Amino acid sequence: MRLWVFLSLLGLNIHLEVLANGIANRYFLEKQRFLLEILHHVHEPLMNEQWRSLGKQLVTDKEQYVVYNEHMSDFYRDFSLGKLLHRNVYYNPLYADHFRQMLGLYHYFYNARDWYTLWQNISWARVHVHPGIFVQALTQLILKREDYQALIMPKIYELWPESYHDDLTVGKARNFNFASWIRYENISDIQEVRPQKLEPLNLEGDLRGSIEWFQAMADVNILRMNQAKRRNKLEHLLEDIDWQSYWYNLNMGVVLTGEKSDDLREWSYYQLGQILARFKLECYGQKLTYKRLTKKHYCGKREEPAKTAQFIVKAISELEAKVGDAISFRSIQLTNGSRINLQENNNWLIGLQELFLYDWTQFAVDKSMQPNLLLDIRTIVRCEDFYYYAERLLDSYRWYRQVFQPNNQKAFIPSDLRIDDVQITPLITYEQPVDVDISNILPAKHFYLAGQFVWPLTLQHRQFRLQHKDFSYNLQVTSNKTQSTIFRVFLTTSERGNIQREPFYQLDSFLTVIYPGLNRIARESKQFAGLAGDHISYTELYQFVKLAEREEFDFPLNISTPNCGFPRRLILPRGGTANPLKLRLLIVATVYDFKARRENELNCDFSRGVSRWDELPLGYPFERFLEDDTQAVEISGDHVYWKDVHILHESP
Ligand SMILES: *[C@@H]1O[C@H](CO)[C@@H](O)[C@H](O)[C@H]1NC(C)=O
Ligand SMILES: *[C@@H]1O[C@H](CO)[C@@H](O)[C@H](O)[C@H]1NC(C)=O
Ligand SMILES: *[C@@H]1O[C@H](CO)[C@@H](O)[C@H](O)[C@H]1NC(C)=O
Ligand SMILES: *[C@@H]1O[C@H](CO)[C@@H](O)[C@H](O)[C@H]1NC(C)=O
Ligand SMILES: CC(=O)N[C@H]1CO[C@H](CO)[C@@H](O)[C@@H]1O
Repeated sequence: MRLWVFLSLLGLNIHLEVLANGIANRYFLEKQRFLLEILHHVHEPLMNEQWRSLGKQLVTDKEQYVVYNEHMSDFYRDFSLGKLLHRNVYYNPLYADHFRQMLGLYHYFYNARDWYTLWQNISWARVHVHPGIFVQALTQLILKREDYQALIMPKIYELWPESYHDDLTVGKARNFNFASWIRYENISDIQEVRPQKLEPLNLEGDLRGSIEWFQAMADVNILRMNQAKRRNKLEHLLEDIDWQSYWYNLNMGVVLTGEKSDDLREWSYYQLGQILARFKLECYGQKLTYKRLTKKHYCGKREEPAKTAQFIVKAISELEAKVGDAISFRSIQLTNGSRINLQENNNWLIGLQELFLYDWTQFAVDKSMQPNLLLDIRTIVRCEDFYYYAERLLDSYRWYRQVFQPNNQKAFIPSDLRIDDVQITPLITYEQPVDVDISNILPAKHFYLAGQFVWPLTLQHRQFRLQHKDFSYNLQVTSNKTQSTIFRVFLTTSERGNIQREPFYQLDSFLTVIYPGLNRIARESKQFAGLAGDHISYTELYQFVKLAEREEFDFPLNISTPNCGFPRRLILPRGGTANPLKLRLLIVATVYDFKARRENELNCDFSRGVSRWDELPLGYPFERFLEDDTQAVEISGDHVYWKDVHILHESP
């Protein structure tokens, strides 16, 4: 028995905080390696003998759990009755019974008193529980339990590559045979990368291309497959794996967070507004309809099942009717039967709570709904109809807020301040080659040598993704007094029509002090908050952990990127090639009320709410419909500036 296992059996608490100078110690490394190994080929039965035997001993001793609640006993009952979801059935957390099992398993994980119990329980679950339930419960554990938050989960698209890559790629990877490939290398479209190299070279943490990287990857064959050409005008956004995983992570983070629900609702609708605005900017750039989306009955490359569409449209229509009633009668009937006046006190907030759900798991569907991309939170944003539904939902939300939200925001309009000018460096987008780790599709047998787990090869899918060059802008602001000010910068179309139908995507926001006279404020795109860069792949992560376990590498704990950050490279829509894409920036200054709060939502941790600059609603001033269009005081006057900008797309 390893020393630390022994120590934790004795009840000595070994926390992950036992970390010197941001470098992982061996307790951390062992946990991290276990996590990566147990998730390896998670869609297939576990072959790893070490973890199989560990999972055989069941810890049913209630003493080993901090609390033993009904979710756990329900789960245990299902297990004893042989009613756990079979691994060949499609797992859909929107089915009530599937979700209940996930919840039960999560509570087992969450309440495990020490790592050793948890370790066994995870191994047990890997063997006995549906992989979909397993991954989701484990993801929730890592997100929600503070002492395990430092552990790094592989990205969702590395765990289930099948859901993110075209069928041809998946088929070839699945049938790949290393031995015969070595013999007939030339006739295959899978090539070995020599000398070893992965794109892009610049990742957060700068590990790729370092001496340690070559050390870590020394014994790994890097194989590469090219992606088929994309055809649809929006695929470069909708099929983007980071676009999809961002939305998945955000929704996973929101689930099972009981507290701060008002904050979370506001944040969730703000994020929905952002993803919709960003989508619309892409449509605008591609000269597609964007002002009012229409239903496409189309999802990825597939037809959206009629039954799902009917179900969602019905739910949205019901919501619209309720919101319409609330607005005409200025009151709402609560679920407990009593009616409240929405204009009294803060009752409009109760109405908001009653009407606008934000936790997707509350959107339960019945079993007649067949599995499809739109009902799968991993892939939902790939469906064009998602944006159509999002728009209808947001229209109701913004309309409700326009009517009921107290109008005290004018106090935030600064006096004695004028934005005089904005200068911006060229905005350039381009296609960047990237390698995506799809090793989890390779036949599992390639990863076992005489029963021992090994990782001798990696398969990378070469894709081309949207990227932009770094840019910066300068504001010139004059003021007659010293004042702390918040600036928000939005990207929108160059259409000057009805502002309610135009997308406003918030690019940047920051706090600064303005002094009497002329102020010049410089901002770099690299500084924009809420964004995330690139992460090392599953294979590399594993090799680095092994290298660190051999004490040949100090494993830094700050190399992972925040899962709930929006992909930094996707903030600009793809530019025009012949003629640049014409857009506008809108810059809005507001008075700072000294209420800034920094929370941890970027890491999908919502336990203490979300970050904000001030008491203005997130997304201000577009969290509601502005009444008088461009004349609205929020977006006209000296504290506001409109700037024409161009985006150019550089072809290789
Ligand atoms: C592939 O074909 C080329 C040219 O026919 C040959 O030089 C090379 O050795 C072949 N490589 C392998 C791995 O068979
Ligand atoms: C991680 O920490 C190290 C040292 O503590 C620092 O040099 C490095 O810049 C940090 N990397 C990131 C990505 O924050
Ligand atoms: C219904 O709920 C509201 C708000 O929670 C509460 O104020 C009210 O007293 C409840 N009414 C009944 C009849 O329980
Ligand atoms: C500053 O005060 C002067 C004199 O009252 C006025 O003309 C000017 O417009 C003010 N500047 C700003 C930025 O408000
Ligand atoms: C290994 C282990 O602790 N397994 C427990 C995890 O949860 C299941 C579900 O009830 C229990 O049966 C196991 O005892």
